[in-house]
Amino acid sequence: MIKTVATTPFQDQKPGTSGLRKKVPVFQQANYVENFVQSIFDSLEGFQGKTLVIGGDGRFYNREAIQVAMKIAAGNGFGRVLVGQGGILSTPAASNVIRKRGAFGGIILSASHNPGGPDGDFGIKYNASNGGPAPEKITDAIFARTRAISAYKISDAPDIDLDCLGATTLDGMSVEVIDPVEDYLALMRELFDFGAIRSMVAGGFTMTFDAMSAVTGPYATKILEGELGFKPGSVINGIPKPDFGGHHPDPNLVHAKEIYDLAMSDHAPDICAASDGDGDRNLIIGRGIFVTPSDSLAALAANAHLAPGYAKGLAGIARSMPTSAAADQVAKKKGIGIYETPTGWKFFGNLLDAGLATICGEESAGTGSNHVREKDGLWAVLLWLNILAVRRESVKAIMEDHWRTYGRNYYARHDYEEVASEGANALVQALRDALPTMQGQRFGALDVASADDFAYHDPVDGSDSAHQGIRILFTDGARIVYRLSGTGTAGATLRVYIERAEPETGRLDLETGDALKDVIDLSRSIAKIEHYTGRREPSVIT
Ligand code: VG1
Ligand code: CO
Repeated sequence: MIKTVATTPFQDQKPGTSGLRKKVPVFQQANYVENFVQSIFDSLEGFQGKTLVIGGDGRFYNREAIQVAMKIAAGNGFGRVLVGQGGILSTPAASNVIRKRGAFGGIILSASHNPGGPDGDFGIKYNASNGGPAPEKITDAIFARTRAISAYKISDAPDIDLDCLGATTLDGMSVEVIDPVEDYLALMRELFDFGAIRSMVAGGFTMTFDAMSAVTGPYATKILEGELGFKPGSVINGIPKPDFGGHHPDPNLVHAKEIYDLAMSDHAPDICAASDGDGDRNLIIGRGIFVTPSDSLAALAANAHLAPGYAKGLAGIARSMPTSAAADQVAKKKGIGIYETPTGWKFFGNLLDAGLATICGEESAGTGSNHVREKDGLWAVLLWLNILAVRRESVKAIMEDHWRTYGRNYYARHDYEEVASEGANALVQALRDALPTMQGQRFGALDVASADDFAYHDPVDGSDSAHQGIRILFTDGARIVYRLSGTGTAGATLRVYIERAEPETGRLDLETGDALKDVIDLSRSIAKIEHYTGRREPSVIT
């Protein structure tokens, strides 16, 4: 039976960079999930009788939230729900299922790279029929609705068995529990030359993939070990755990240190890789060389035509503003479009839908293409493997050749995590206030060429997004960007993005820390980071 239940609004259900993220106990409050899911549906039109995809990264509270979402979907008149077995669907796999099965949209339960468990983080986001994260217009409407909601409609039927594949019904709505990997594997087979990769592996090419006890485990095991022939054990931490084994499922040099150390050791495999909580990020480390995500985007864009799915070449490349300009150099040389968007994958959707961009990426270890509308961790790993299988060179040789062709953008991101919000906001405000007089100023040996608060005008739908990060560009091509994270759940996180470009004829073999030293020092003094946050050093450098 469908019941209408009275409720009162929560004031804090504002979606951030990628959906609503809060600590688990916040989500466990009575009606918290119900209110948000009903607010999503209240902000949409025309879904009666249509299909909704539901899945998550398997973290603590995933199963509970999925039962609620299904019952509210039934209460609101969806015709069918497709849900991943065990409640599992990686973010890119969910995007693919939405597209492939012609769904109206999807709900993804994930807090991505944030830690999980009873005291960890949880999250909910809505993806539209193109498979991509809801654009700001919709997330703004959802937030407005959460502040006014007074009732939700929910089925009181018993829970659905999420572990048993196949179809059943929930108060008149059909529910199909699907294999989370099948559709995704079929798509990867279309895009990549599995045969070429298999023969490279048969020839002795080795890999270690760290699934970080998160959602990519089943995908990576099936594809890398099952399909491509990497030896058993090539995928480590391959069983998804509700608390990610107590780790932080963020594939960066701090949290994926184990494979970094392996890649730098004398028994390093040919390539090491990792993905995050919900499977949309990727970390690539060749033998003896860490590939920064910005460089990885550029190298993938430069070589994508070597994979069957991209043999026709790229229409364009899109990158988030804080991502380095390495991809711009590739676009320039290839004579294709380059787009600079605010942080967050939702801004790539229109460019991909309109056919303006084929490959997109973010400095935060996110790369993807028009095959889905999310970033895709395993896709990036497979594209790397396909390129390696064709070129038959090491990751290191490919990157060195890349820099000699396009120049090198030395790059680092410094995160000052969980600082007090007041201080962080004051720091950003002070920078904003200083912008009008910044141009032409000299800091140390560097002159400011321009400075602004990044604003984006979407060339496809004409929408505008202001205040997306403070940029300071120097005359020698160096750049510092400051912005506050929109995915954290405690205090504020200040992200400082530091970059310096060297032309193809320049110094291409410096240590990143040495190449950036002056700019790093300036990043701290210009923004008076210690004064505003009390921190002398960042907590994480990626
Ligand atoms: C971070 C990254 C951003 C990414 C977002 C979601 O956002 O900087 O590039 O799109 O996380 O990634 P923020 O606002 O904290 O800087 V995921 O893998 O957490 O969905
Ligand atoms: Co993620």
